[in-house]
Amino acid sequence: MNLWLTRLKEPVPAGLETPAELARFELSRAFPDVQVELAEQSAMGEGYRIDPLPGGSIRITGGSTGVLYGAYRLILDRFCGETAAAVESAPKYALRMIDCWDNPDGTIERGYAGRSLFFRDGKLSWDPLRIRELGRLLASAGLNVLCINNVNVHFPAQLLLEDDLPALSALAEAFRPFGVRLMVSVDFSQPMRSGIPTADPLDPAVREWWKQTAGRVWAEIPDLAGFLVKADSEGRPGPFTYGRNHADGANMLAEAVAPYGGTVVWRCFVYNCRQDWRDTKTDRPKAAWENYAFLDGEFAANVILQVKHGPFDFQVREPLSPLLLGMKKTKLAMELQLAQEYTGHQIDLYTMIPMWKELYEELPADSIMSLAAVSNLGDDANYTGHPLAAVNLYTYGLLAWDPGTDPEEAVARWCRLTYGFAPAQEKALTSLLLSSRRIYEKYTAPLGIGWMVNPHDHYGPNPSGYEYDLWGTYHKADRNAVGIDRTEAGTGYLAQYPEEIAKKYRDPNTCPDLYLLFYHRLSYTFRMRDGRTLIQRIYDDHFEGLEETRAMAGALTGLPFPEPDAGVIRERMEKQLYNAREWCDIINTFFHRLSGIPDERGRTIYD
Ligand code: GCV
Repeated sequence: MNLWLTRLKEPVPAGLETPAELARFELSRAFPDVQVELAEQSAMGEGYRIDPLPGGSIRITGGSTGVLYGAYRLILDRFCGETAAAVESAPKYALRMIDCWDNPDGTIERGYAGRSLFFRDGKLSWDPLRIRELGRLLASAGLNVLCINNVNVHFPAQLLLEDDLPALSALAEAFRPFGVRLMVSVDFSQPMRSGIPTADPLDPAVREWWKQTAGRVWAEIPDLAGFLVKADSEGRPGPFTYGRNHADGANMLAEAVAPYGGTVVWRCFVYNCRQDWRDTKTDRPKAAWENYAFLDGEFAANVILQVKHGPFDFQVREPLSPLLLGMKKTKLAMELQLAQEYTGHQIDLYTMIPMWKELYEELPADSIMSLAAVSNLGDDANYTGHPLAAVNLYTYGLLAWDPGTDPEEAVARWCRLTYGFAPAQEKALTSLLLSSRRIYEKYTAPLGIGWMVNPHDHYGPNPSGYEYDLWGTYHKADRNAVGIDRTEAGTGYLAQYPEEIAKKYRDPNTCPDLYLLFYHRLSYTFRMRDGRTLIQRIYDDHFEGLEETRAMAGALTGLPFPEPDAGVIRERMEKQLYNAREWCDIINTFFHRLSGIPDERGRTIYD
C-alpha cells in the first residue's frame, strides 16, 4: 500500500544512501525505457529543473535533494499523463514539517490511523520497509522535516536525547536518502533529570547542560533539524516557572543548537487551561497575542515561533491568528492539523485544502517562513486510517512547496494518482472531497462558534460539554442569544488585528456569516443578510449538512474504489452518516429547547 505512489510497484530497497541514488532507482523502475540523466548542482539546494532532451531522454538538474524532488515530479506528472514541457521549481519554505504526536508506548495523541510507526513498548522501534515507504511518501509530497515525538514529552521520551540517541541516529539515517530530516520534541525541564535543581533558562548550569546535550546530539545526528518545544502550555514546564519569558526560554535553546545549524521551533499555544467559567474577563483567543506579541524582535535568528492557524485550537472555523499578522520582526511558522481531532477523526470526510487557502487569503505574502502540520499518520495499512484522508497529507505537501497551489488541481491530482478513475468519476470524487469540509461544518457547530463537541475525545456533539469547564471555550447560549462579543466593545480580541482586517468583522451586519458567532453575541432573532433569522440559519445549516452527507454517501458508493479501500470507505461513511444525524438533531434540539422558536419549515426537531 503506497497511496498516491501505488504505481511504483517495487518497494524501495535497503542500502540506497543518497537522494540521488534513490532518484536513480525510482526513475529506472518507473520508466525502464526512458533515459533520465541527473545533473547535481549543489547551489540549487532543494530546487530542480526538468528538461526534455532531443531523442526522448530527459535531464533533471538540481541540488542534492533537488534531483530527488525532480524525479518524483517527473514520475507523478507522467502518471498523471502530463509530459514533455520543461519545468523548474523550488520550495517556498525551507522547513516543511510534519509533527507527529507519537508517544514512546506506541500510542498517538489525537491519532486516528493506528499506532506509532516509530515507537513501541517505550522504545524507538520500526519496520524498515514501512519507514522507507513513509520516506517515499513524504519526499514525493515535498515534505522534508519529521518531528517524531509528541510535543507533550512524557517519560521516557526524554531518553531520545539520552540512552536512545543511537536508535534515534539510526532512524535519522533511514530517512536521509529521502531528504527527510528528523526533529525532536524536547522537555524544557530535562536538565533536572541530571540533578540540576532548576530549568531556569538564565541559570548558567542549565545553559551549559543544553550546550553539552546539543553537542552530543548533533555529534550523532549532524543533520538533525532541531528541537520543537511546547512550554508553559497545558501543564508542560517552561520559563514562566522562573519568572522568565518565552524569548528567554527559546533563545537559551537557540544558543545551544546554533553551532550545529539547528533550529528551535517554539510553539505559541499558550493559554490559561484552568480558567474558571465564571470569569468573564479572560477570553482564551486573546492569549497567544498577550504572551508573544510584545516579544516581537526579541527572538534569536534560529528560533521559529510555531503558531496554530487560529486563536483557539484547530476548530472547523476560526479566523487567522492575529499573531501571524502582527509579529513582523519574528520568524513564524503556521501550524495546521492534518490529524482530524475536531474534524471527524478520519471517520468523517474532511478535505482541508479549501480551509488552508482561506487562511492564505488573509496572510500577507512572506509573513511566515515555514509550515508545520500535525501528522495524520499511523501504522494502519493505509497510513491515514481513512484512505481518503491521505489527500490532506499530499495536498499539504504541495501547499508547503508552493502556497500558490490551486486546491481543485491539487485534489484532482491526488485523485488521479491514487485511483486513476475515468474523467467523470475523477471529477465526481474531486468535487465531493472539495465540498466535504463545508458539509462537515454545516452539521457541526454553527457559524464559527466551535467547541460543541464531546469533551476530551472531541468526536460527536455535546453542546454544553465544555460550557462549565476549565478550558476557556464557552458559547454562553441562553434562551435569547448565543456567542461572545469579541469586538472592542466586548472582550477586545478584535483589537489584536490590523484595522483593515478588524473592520471586516466588527459590525455583525457586515461580518461574514461563517464568522458571525465567533465575533458576536447575537439574539436568535437577529436578521442575517440573506433575510433569515439567526436561529433559522442554524436549523437550515444543520438540516442541509445532514442531507448533503446523505447525498455524499450515495455518490461515494457509486465510485469504483478498489478493495481494501472500498470496504473501509463504506464502513466509515456509515459512521459519518450516524454522526451527522446525531450532530444535526442534538444541535437543533438544543437551540430549539432554549429558544422555543420553531423551524419555519416545520421539520422534525426532537423536544
Ligand atoms: C499535543 C489540544 C489537543 C492536545 C494537544 C494540544 C497541543 O489541546 O487536544 O491533545 O496536545 O492541543 O496542540 O499542544
